Amino acid sequence: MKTRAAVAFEAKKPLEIVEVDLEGPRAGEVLIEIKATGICHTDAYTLDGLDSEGIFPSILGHEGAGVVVEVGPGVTSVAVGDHVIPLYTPECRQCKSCLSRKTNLCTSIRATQGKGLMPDGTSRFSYKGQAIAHYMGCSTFSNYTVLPEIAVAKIRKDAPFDKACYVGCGVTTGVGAVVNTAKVEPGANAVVFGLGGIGLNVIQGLKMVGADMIVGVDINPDKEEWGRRFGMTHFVNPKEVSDVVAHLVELTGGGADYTFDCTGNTVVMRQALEACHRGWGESIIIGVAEAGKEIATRPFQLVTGRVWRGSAFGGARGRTDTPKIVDWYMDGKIEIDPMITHTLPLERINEAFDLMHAGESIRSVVVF
Ligand code: NAD
Ligand code: AHE
Ligand code: ZN
Repeated sequence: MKTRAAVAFEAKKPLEIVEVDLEGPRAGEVLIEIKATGICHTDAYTLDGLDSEGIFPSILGHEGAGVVVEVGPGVTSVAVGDHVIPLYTPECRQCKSCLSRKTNLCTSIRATQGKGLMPDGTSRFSYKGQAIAHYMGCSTFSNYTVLPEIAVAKIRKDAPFDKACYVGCGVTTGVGAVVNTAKVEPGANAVVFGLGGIGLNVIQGLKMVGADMIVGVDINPDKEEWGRRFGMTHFVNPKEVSDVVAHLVELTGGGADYTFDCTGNTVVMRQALEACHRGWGESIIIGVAEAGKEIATRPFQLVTGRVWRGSAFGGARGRTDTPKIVDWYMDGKIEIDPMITHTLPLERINEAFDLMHAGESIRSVVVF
């Protein structure tokens, strides 16, 4: 079939809206009509050529919601008409990682996914006879896409697509980092670095679990109002203090119980670790750093009890947890609507990247 898609032909170039060819689902796969997709900073990072796994040409996008329109042979867990969220972290429930119960990082199809291919080692997308790579196993910047059934979460039908799509990455990543990765307890104090589409969801997760002090840190002063809107109690602009770590340690009475990096900046990651309380403070790295960047600190920081942890997709088990997060939204436990600052047609998708780089959006969503 033909489908409209925004194709990343080259790094650092705008996406081009073209009609691509899409092969139907093979065994264990499903064809999905994407109804809406968010634009996450990770898409921008890959488009900007900063991802060591970046492949061009490819169809980016990993924060979508849509409807199953066809199923391949052997598919049992979803049916035509089901509303679904594509999962860049699948959940096969059979691999060593899934069975360990220690991680959400299902490994069953990670190798081919990282090469921009379906699990059988081929691409379903092509343009003028040339293969186009899939992205993060999702490629939600296409009106139709094919995914393995283990990489789709079935969600309730009354959830609006243009909001539910955000659960496909940003909401789950932020709220999940608090609930699943850090397991923040009521009364804890926390510092969140970077108040964008992820950081604000960390903040609303902290508020939901009853954190006491919720400090937001951002170099963009406009983010103060945004942070306070979702539960932030204190704001720090690093440009306005001489030593941000010392300032945060003093503000939190000796260091934070939990800190979260939502910037992807390795200098900030160090600050986040060092703003933790001696003896127990835990710093969760969520931000994705540019290829080649490394983190550093004095080992003494770890010897004296601070902990560095990472969180991918908020530690959420995609097929199990994502529908529950959609329920939390529908039941009013978490907010999504105010964070969707811009809704655009596919033809204007490049504006969404411009808005993100200018710090003018929280989340832009493309509706098909
Ligand atoms: P965003 O662009 O919406 O937000 C980033 C925020 O960080 C902005 O408000 C910006 O002003 C702020 N910032 C930038 N430099 C800063 C600094 N030096 N100090 C303080 N604040 C600073 O991006 P997003 O969509 O929220 O994504 C944030 C990061 O999370 C990205 O690196 C993205 O790739 C990553 N991410 C990771 C996962 C995961 O599963 N681990 C999932 C989604 C996104
Ligand atoms: N491809 C990059 C790593 C990118 C990365 O860390 N991705 C996060 C999700 S970001 C969503 O916006 C993730 O889940 N990683 C786990 C995984 O298996 O990719 C690189 O450095 O090569
Ligand atoms: Zn993302």
